[in-house]
Amino acid sequence: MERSLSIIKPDGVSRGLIGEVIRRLEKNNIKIAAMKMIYMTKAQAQGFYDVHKERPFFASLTDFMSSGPVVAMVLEGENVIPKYRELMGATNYKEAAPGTIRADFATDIEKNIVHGSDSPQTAAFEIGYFFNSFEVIS
Ligand code: IDP
Ligand code: MG
Repeated sequence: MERSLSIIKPDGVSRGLIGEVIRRLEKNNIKIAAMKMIYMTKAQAQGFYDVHKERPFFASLTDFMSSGPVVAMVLEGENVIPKYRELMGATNYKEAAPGTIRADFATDIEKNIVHGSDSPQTAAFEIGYFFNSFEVIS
């Protein structure tokens, strides 16, 4: 059993895609174990993306992630990390497979609608960043 942290980013929320993303999770039998809406400060976004702090896009990315509310979810299930990343599609929407969330809705390499953890280690950090143990329903 694996967990992943999913975020519907500010572009997904403001464009009315919360329902669409959740519909795709449910359609693919991905269990949602926790969910909340958060409006991150710049400092909170910087903390979340700390692994990317040396990257040239860090300032812009953390501005974007703190520009509006996001929906954070904990997903749970067998191989849910690769399964959800497959539903999301490649980081760059131009390279994302047809029918993936990013191919269908992203407008920009940065504004790509969704986040998903990339390993069990990052998932543990990311889930703990937003949720305490009582908020995750197993
Ligand atoms: P991921 O979200 O597919 O795991 P990461 O490489 O972890 O991709 O990058 C985190 C986020 O940073 C991406 O989802 C995207 O919003 C943004 N990002 C990644 N690469 C670039 C880039 O080259 N330019 C601008 N933003 C980027
Ligand atoms: Mg990543």
